[in-house]
Amino acid sequence: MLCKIPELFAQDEELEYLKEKAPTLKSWHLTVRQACDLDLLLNGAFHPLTGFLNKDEYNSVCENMCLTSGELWPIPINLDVSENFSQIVKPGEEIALRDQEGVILAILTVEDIWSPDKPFEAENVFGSNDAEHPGVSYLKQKAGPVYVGGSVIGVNKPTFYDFKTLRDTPNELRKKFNEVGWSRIVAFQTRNPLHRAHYELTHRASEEFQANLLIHPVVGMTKPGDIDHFTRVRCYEAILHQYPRSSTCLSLLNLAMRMAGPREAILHGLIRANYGCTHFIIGRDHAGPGLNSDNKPFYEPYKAQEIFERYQDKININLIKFKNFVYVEDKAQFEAINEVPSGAKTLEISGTELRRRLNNDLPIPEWFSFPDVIRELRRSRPPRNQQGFTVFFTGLSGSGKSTIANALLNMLLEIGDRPVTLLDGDIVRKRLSSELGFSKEHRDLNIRRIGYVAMEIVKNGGIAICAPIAPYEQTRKAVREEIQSFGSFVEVYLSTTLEVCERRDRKGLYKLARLGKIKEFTGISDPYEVPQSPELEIDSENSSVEHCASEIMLKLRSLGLLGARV
Ligand code: PPS
Repeated sequence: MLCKIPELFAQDEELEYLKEKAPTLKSWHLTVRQACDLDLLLNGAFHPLTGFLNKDEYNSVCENMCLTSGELWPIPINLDVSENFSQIVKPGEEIALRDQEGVILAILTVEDIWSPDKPFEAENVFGSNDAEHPGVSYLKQKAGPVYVGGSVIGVNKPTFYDFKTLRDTPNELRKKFNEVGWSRIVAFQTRNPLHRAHYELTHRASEEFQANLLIHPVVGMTKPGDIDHFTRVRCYEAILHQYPRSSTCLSLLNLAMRMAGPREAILHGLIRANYGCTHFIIGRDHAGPGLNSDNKPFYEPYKAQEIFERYQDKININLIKFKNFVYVEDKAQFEAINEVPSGAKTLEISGTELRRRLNNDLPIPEWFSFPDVIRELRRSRPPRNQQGFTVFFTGLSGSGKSTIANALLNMLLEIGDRPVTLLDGDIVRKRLSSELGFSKEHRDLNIRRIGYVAMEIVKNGGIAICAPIAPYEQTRKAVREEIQSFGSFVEVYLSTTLEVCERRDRKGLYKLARLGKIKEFTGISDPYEVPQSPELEIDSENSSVEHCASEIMLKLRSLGLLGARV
């Protein structure tokens, strides 16, 4: 019989009192990741944590992988805030934690406010400071510069409108397990659709250990570029009937993954133990972040299993180790790679290969996946020539961005298979960013706004042509990353020299800039960072507008973004 796990919600009179008080407190609006973390803190999935880590706990977790009490905890759960916010709160104070819509979810009592040493955290938690690691990149580029630690008490449960019936708190799942009499439960963590190899592996784990199976996919935050959770959950539902009904359960976990490999495997195990599971499957490269900047894996393939075993006595769940599963053609079945008879022909389709086939509308063999899963994937990811994409021009004023972008707009409209929008620098500055100037801060804000609109267009299957100066590499990169989750990003660098742009001076701005009448003018009194790896570089000095635009059309065609016959 599974007992209840402690939750952090206020009850009865205390709840009434806190609800009265909360609106009078200073507020912090949670980021998407913090909202996931808070959800798991409040519902007990992160038990024994009682709040966002304070400074001592943070240091202890980073350095020794345990809380100050000595309990195992592998990954710091922090409330990162802006410099400004950190200056208006003080230890001892209570603050209201609100979701993106402003609903008050919890009250945090501040214990510590400190500026973390991010390289130290990255090295300890991720074993790396390489920005190719999504966890490191989040830490350094997205997480706020100051941490606020302290205990939390919940006043409102977070609301979800999608897949409501599939979302369970640890206590809800424990109750369900008790009701159906499950005492041995093996949990399977995933951030991908389930294909046949996963099916075989989970099926085998459940049979070998005589345990019921919990398919427990993460629907909070996963690795940037992953298939969105709406599609994935439809895929899981599509194949649930393949499993024995009485011994299989699907439930969604609102975890924000850090892709921290071995340390994250431990976190996943602790969470599943809180959900009442008795066994946990760890395969190859668990919670792996991909390749580092030297094209090498961040962690050894079975490191997560190794570390899990080392701490096994502190994790209240049994490890089930699996090697990679491959399809053995002669036997027409999947086998763990170490059990494949020597010389036997094995087949595998990597994630990259699967995406290529989906993008190009190519067949996906039945040995690899279930037709129902492939149908769902194709539905949400049409072939590349039907997806939205962005053409992002960057270059000095007068380099030809607007003129070439306009030619490109008309060429794409002539094809007419997708809606096309031009977000020209000058027009955006009138319609979207009229209050902004040309400081670095304002330029970045301007580009992020353009990126946001382009992302929405791409998300909905349209073509966005952006034509700002966009002088900063970091900002262009951030916009690229955001858009690439939904479609291609084609950066076109107009490398027309300053000399030529100044000679053209169609708007007379260079003259005024040289006279000092316009300040912070790109190329004259403000920087322009040359793109590191644009998809296309064009110098418009000796080429016609038509030629430049048709070069871009050729590029788009070669990237598979235009249909073969248009
Ligand atoms: S940025 O840096 O990307 O936000 O700039 P952007 O929005 O593309 O700039 C749009 C136009 O503003 C005019 N302009 C200036 N450009 C650069 N520096 C300064 N200080 C400046 N002041 C005004 C300029 O005409 C830009 O348009 P283009 O089409 O590039 O000539």
